[in-house]
Amino acid sequence: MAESFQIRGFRVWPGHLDRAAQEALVADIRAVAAAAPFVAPVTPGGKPMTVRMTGAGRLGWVTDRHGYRYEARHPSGVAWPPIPLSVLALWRDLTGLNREPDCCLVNFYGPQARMGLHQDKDEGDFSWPILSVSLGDDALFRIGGVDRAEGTQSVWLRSGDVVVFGGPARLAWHGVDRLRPGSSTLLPEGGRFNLTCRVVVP
Ligand code: MD3
Ligand code: FE
Repeated sequence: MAESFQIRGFRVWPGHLDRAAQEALVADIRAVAAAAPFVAPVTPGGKPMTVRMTGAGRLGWVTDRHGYRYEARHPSGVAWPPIPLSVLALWRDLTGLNREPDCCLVNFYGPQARMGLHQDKDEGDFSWPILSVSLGDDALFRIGGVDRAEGTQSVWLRSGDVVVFGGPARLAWHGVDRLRPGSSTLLPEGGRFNLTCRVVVP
C-alpha cells in the first residue's frame, strides 16, 4: 500500500489499488449497473449533465427537474443494489469507521465529460467523511475552500487512487475539469468511473 499525503485537508492514497483490485472493482461496478442502469441526469434547471450516474446502497443520489436529493429507488423504480463488499472493505480500512455508508454513488465520465465546481450538501450530516475511488482515465480534479471565493488547486487523480474528504474539506468546493482520454487501459470503452461513498442519514 502506498503512503498517503494531505492537500487542503483531504487525504490521498495514490495508487492504493493495484491492477487486480481495480479490475475487481470494475466488475463490481458493472454488476451494479446491470441492476441499476446508468442514467443521464438533468439539473433542476433542466441542464443535461455530461456525467452518467447510478448507485448502490440504501439511498442513491439523483437529480432531475424536481431537484437534487437522495432516493430509496433508482428512477426505474427498482431498489438500489447493495454496496459491493470490496467497496465496504475499502471504506472500513481507510476511514476506520464502524458506520457503513448509506450510498455509493457511481459516476461515469466519457472522454468529454466534466463536473462543474460544487459542494456536496444534500446529506443530513457533514461530520462523516466521503471516500472517493478513481478508476480508468486520469481526471483533473479541482478543489477550493469552503468559501467559493477562496482559490482553487488542481490535482490529477489516476486509476487506483483513493481520496478521503473529511473535516473542513468535507464542504469544500470541488469539480472535475477534464479527463486525459486514453491515459488508462483499465476500461476497454475508455473513460473513467468514480465511486463516492457517503453517509446520508445522521
Ligand atoms: C470533496 N465527484 O460525485 S470525487 C460527486 O470525480 C463528485 O466524480 C467527483 O464530486 C468525481 O459529487 C469528485 C471527489 C469528491 C467527492 C465528494 C466530495 C470530493 C469531495 C465532497 C466534499 C469535498
Ligand atoms: Fe461532489
